[in-house]
This record gives sequence, structure tokens and C-alpha cells, in this order.
Amino acid sequence: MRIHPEVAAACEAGRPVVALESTIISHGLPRPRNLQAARDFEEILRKRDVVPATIALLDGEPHVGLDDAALERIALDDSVVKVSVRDLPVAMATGASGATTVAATAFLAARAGIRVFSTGGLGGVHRGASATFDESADLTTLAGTRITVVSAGVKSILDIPATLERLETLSVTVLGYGTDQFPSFWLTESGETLDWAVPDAAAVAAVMASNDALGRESALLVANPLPSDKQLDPRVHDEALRQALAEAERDAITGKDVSPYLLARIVELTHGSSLEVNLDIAANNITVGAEIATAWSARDR
Ligand code: PSU
Ligand code: MN
Repeated sequence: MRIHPEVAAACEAGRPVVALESTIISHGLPRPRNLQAARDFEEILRKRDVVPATIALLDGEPHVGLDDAALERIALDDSVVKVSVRDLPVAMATGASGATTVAATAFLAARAGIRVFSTGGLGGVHRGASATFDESADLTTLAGTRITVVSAGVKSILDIPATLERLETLSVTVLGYGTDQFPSFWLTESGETLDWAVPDAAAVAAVMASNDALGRESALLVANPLPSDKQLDPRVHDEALRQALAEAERDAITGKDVSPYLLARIVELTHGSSLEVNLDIAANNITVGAEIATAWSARDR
């Protein structure tokens, strides 16, 4: 694993670092906007004196912290595959290049000593999972990985109540950030209420410290909704979702292609408005990730 010197130095000194995933860049956002977004995400952190660590696999080598040429490859190179944790050993052995999912990013970030990771939306339990067994490895990986993940809940393409049930089963602590309402990514609320809400980043850092004191090797999930004046129009959302789900079924999309397919269709069906909301969400989660990493680093010393 190659840790960028800037990231290694910050981790060593206990300065704030936030990990970022790369599947959102390669498979979650359309080109060429994805490359600009990848650069913007890192800039949000740098402006707050937080070191960004975008994670990906380049020519079989896991990289924690990418330079601009690497960001460009992840964003624009067609040979970049989607890599979850189980794909890592094969991709490494065969020299493949890949963009890491939430699961693979969390796995590598934790091994590099990074404590905070911001993403857009976590994977979860797909609709119809009781028949297909399609549940993202994001959930089981977080159950055994000591990292704090900031996410705008999970997308409404998933079964949200089932995802929350699985997080409970897997003993992943879920904290609402400034709210007890679990978001559904493009929408501020999902209708699901959480047991725990925290007011700010210092409160998240306190929970991280308690989790460490207990010796638990499991993730904290910070659910961070977009303010309601920035959410996608719920009517536009509901119609696009209905149609995208119907088309995925018609086209018999399965396995790891399901999430990218639905995400791309929803961008098209909302004429790009879901994309703008998606970018706002990622920026919002990265900002909160910066606050948490900063609060954690202040507590550390
Ligand atoms: N959900 C999103 N945007 C994404 C993804 C999920 O709202 O970009 C990506 C993430 O990288 C996540 C992965 O880890 O899809 C989950 O894929 P799967 O359901 O195949 O595990
Ligand atoms: Mn899946």
C-alpha cells in the first residue's frame, strides 16, 4: 500500500486527515464533471487545513492519497473497474486499476491509520433483497472497521428501513448529525427516526473516543442530511426513482452494476438536477468530515 507522504506525515503528527472514495468519481458521477468534482472535493478539505486522502488502486497498488494525474486516471480512464474489498487481492495480483467503493476505501483508510472518511451515500440493502440477497459489502465491512463515515444516509434506490435494520444487527453505531431524522440522500428525510442525534463535531469525536475505549473495531456512521431548501424536489425525485427502478428490472440489471445503473438513469431522468444535489451532498459531507477530523485531532493531543 502506498501512502502519500503528505498523508503519512499528517497521520504521524495527529493532524486532521479525511479519506475520500473513488467509486463516486469513476462510477457515481458523469464525465467530465466527475474530474472537476474530485478536485473540488479535495479543495474543500485543503481550505480547512485538512489533508485529503482519496483512495484508489493504480496498476495493482493501493494508493492512499492521489496526485492530480492519478485523479485524472480514475475519472477518465475506461479500464478503471469498481473494486470492493473482495476484489482487492485479485486487482492487486493482476495489476489492475480500480476505484474503491465505500467498503474498500474504509478498509484501506483504516489500515493507513485514517479515522474519518466522507462519502456521498453508503451502499446498503437493495429493494427485493429478500429474494436476490443483494446487500452491499459496505455494511458488513463497516461492522469490522474502525472508522467514522459521514454519509447523507443511503439512497432511496435502496430499501432504507432494511438497511437500518442491518446496521443494527451489525452493531454499527448510527448518529444523526444535528437531527434524529435519517436522510435519504437526495431528500432531507427518509421517514426513519434514529435513536441518537449529536449536535456537532466535538460530540462525534467524544463517541469515537468511547468506541476506542471499549476496544470496538467497528465504524460510526454519521448521517448528515442536506438542508431541506437544497434537497431535490420530492415530486421530481419520486417519479425519476419509479422509472429508473422499473427500467433496471426490465433490463435485468444485477450485481455490482445495479447501483451505477440506477444512479446514471436518475441523473438523466431529472435532467441533471439530481447531479447538482449529489455534488452538494458530497461537499456537505466532506465539510462535516473536516470538522470531525479537526475535532478529533484537537482531542488527540
Ligand atoms: N451509493 C451512492 N453513490 C455511490 C455508491 C453508492 O449513492 O457512488 C457507490 C459507493 O462506492 C458504494 C458502492 O460503496 O456504490 C456500493 O456498491 P454496491 O451496492 O455494489 O456494493
Ligand atoms: Mn450489490
